[in-house]
Amino acid sequence: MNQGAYDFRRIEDKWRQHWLQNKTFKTLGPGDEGFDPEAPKCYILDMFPYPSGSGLHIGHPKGYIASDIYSRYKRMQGFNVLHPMGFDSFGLPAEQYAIENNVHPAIVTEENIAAIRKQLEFLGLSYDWDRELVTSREDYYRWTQWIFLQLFDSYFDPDYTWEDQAGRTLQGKACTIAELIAALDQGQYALSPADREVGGGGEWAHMDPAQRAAVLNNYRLVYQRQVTVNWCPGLGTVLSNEEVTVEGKSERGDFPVFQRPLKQWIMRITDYGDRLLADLDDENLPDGCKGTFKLDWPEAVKIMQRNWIGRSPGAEVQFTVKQGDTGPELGEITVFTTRPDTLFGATFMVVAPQHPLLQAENLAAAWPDDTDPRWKGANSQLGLAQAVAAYQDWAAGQTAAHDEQREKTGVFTGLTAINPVNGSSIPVFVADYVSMDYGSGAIMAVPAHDDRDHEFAQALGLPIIEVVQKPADFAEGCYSGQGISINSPAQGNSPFAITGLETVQAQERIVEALEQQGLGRATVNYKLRDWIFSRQRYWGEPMPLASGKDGTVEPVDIPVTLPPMDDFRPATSTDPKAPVAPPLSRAPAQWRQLDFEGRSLTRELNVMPQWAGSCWYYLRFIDPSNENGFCEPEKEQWFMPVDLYIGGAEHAVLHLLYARFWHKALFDLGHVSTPEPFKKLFNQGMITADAFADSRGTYIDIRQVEIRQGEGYHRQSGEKLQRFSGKMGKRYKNGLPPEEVGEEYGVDTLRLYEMYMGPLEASTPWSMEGIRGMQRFLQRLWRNLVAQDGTAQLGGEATPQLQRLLHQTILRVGEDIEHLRINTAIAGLIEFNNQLVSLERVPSEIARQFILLLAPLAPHIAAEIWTICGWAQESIEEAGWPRGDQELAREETVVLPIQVNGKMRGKIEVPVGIEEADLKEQVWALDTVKHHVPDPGAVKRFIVVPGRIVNIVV
Ligand code: ANZ
Repeated sequence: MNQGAYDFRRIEDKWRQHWLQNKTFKTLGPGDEGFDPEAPKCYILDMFPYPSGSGLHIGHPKGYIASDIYSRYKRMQGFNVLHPMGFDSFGLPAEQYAIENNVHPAIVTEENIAAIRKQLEFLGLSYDWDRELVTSREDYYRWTQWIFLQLFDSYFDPDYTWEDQAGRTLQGKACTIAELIAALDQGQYALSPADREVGGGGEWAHMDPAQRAAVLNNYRLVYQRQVTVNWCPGLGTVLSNEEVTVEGKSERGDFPVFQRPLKQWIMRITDYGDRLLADLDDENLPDGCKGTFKLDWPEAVKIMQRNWIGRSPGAEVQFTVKQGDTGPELGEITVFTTRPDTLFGATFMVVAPQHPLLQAENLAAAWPDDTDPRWKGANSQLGLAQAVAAYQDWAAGQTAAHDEQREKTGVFTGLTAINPVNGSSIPVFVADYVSMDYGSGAIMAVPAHDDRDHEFAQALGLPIIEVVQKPADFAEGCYSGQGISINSPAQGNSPFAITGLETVQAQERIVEALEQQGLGRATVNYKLRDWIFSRQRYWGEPMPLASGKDGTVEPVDIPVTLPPMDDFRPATSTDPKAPVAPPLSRAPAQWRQLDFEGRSLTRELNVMPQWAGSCWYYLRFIDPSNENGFCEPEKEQWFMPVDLYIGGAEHAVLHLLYARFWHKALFDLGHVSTPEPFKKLFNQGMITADAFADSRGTYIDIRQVEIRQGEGYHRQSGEKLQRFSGKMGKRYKNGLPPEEVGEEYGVDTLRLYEMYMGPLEASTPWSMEGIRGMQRFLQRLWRNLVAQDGTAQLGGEATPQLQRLLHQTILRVGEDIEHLRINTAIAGLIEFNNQLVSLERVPSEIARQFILLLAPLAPHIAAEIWTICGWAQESIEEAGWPRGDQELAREETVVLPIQVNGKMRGKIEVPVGIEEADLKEQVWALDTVKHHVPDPGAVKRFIVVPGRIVNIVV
């Protein structure tokens, strides 16, 4: 082999080792020796991976390569760059993998981390590995537990008005439970009747510890409640709504999910609904000590978050319910409606199957006359209570599909409700299209204007009354838009007189009247639910809580270490009603029981969900080995917020909303200095690839596929396969590990190719032809600068043209990288390289600048050529980003199009900065102009837009 060949394997191996051994990318922060407080900071974060058993494939590093390029570029610009990496290793994916492969998660997680770390190192990514963190290690999760306890010890005071450092007035704040207790003790705070009831009905001063605990539970940001949960017997655990697919299956493992009531730990994220919404658009977010900022996020992600939070202003209205048409009153029932203006069109009421109204003693009314149409389809042989119970049973057995299209079902409860605005009696049905988790779990049904109610009314033959004027051109059916109220009381007749009013005014009038009469009030509902935080699993952070026999819960010392258990499997079942037994209920008694101030307590046996660790990892990276706190304030203030966060769009709502919520609570409690963690968010697109399936539809690993004349054949069986394109990954077996591609083509080639496939945000298909083309580029570049004997081919003077192109390229590549248009930055380098091919030797200064531009993108080859050129007394990483000179980059001539009366008639090349008089003279000399404007005297206007266009108006 000739000495001067581009031996990428040797070169890449050399520099990979060099960077690791020299800790080239170590970041210093406040308090570290040698830290430079003058250098501006830039925190560039990747969404850290789950250490899955199959490792990374070439689709995964797309975002990591982009953030690496940006980090190297920013470092060269003189920024103090924080660019860390870690592993999100607690949670379902790791545990499922361990179960499937029959190894303990603690072992398999560490093995997988080691393997993936090797892969990341292989790609030459410039992480500060000294900051590596692993969410399942005790030195990390003890602080996850610490934050959990901060939330447990806080409550959200919605009436607290305050000002943050940027002078924003905020409504609502997390305050400590100790403050609440002090206020209650001193009688400065009165409990609501509902809270008092939880505590036994009396006043705070007379409550015993258990009663007080029950009251405080109503306030804590982490609280306990019996809820209808997504129970997944196949996984033996509860799932959040986010973890359930639209088909009602678990996202992990594809098992059916059922609704089941269970006492769970819950995080009160809904308290932050308004602030989570508002800060998406706030222009004036405080930036620690540095100023203010605004979230620079893809609009699509903001929209998804807004929809997920789903703020819904409306009203609560109270209806009196009684047994049968004439039976005794059972009390008040509250409905939530977004359309109080349609109250006069409410022809029935619907409650959710789990609604407390449906207790058997309430359903004791006699079975009415069988001919009553409300009984349509019901089995009159059953008593009322049995008919409802049968329906409840049936509904509980349904999966949790959020399927709007599902056929509407339901039964009459024998109850009636009195509409407070007109006193009319309407029947009460139970139906599963009303959810207990939203609003109050009961609705007034307005079949003329709500699609779901309309379907239900049609299915059961219930009356439909129109109360909103349809637009003239509206076709048949249910009109759910706004309009003028009709069929309601007219002016002067009643406090609820809304006929003739527009929807918004009608709503205001109704709500005002309801409030005056104590029949309802304006309220806001959120689609967002409180975050169910308990998981009946083993591989997660233990919650640092323990409870006594009386039900009181105490925070316990941290860390609470996960006890080693050989049998860590959850009790799974195919029976949705099988008892719930978390794995930790089988932990040794010494772990489960503890003495606490002389009392014997039992530890919480549920663990945290997989999202917990990723809610704050960006804070730990700032101060990863701190043993005394989760993150030193001085360092936190220095590095926060994250300046650029790159990751997949699949985290648009789940992770990003949870992390924002924790961050805001920590902000309120004074532990972090910014109300938002991530300033700029960027979603990289997916890499797709050809996939192949055999005649049974089974996916065939692409390494088993041979391509002949564009068709895929199975290497062993010779079967011709179906070819299609899909997201690269395990599912389609169409991913390749980066080492495999890197070994064959080079890591720099792989990096450049992944970035050159298209705009970073686009999804693009992998192609082997493409990667070969990129390899040829680096080979040509190498030959342009390195001679056969391995020495640098430098020399000569740069022509003005080459100088100009260099400065144009510097300016362009810098701009492009700054805006993450990495594909066009590479295009600029390719064009520049093409200009070097014809040169015998490359002028030294030109080569130097060019290699610096290449350094962030293809760092190994750049470092090697840099060394060959003899510049290594200064490391390329510290050599500084080239300065583009606008003057030198300026073209000497420009080509201006000439228009006559708005039509293109020709072009003219003139020196840049030509005087207008000279330009006019040259324009008039052109034949085409003479031809189209034979009479210069007829010219009305002669317009020159400098550098752009000449416009003649005749
Ligand atoms: C009467 C009405 C008339 C309604 C009308 C809509 C249109 P958002 O918040 O936008 O989703 N609703 C209330 N609670 C419910 C529950 N637990 N399960 C299912 N549906 C529920 O819409 C809230 C509307 O959804 C409420 O307003 C209520 O129906 C229904 F022309 O009340 B509406």
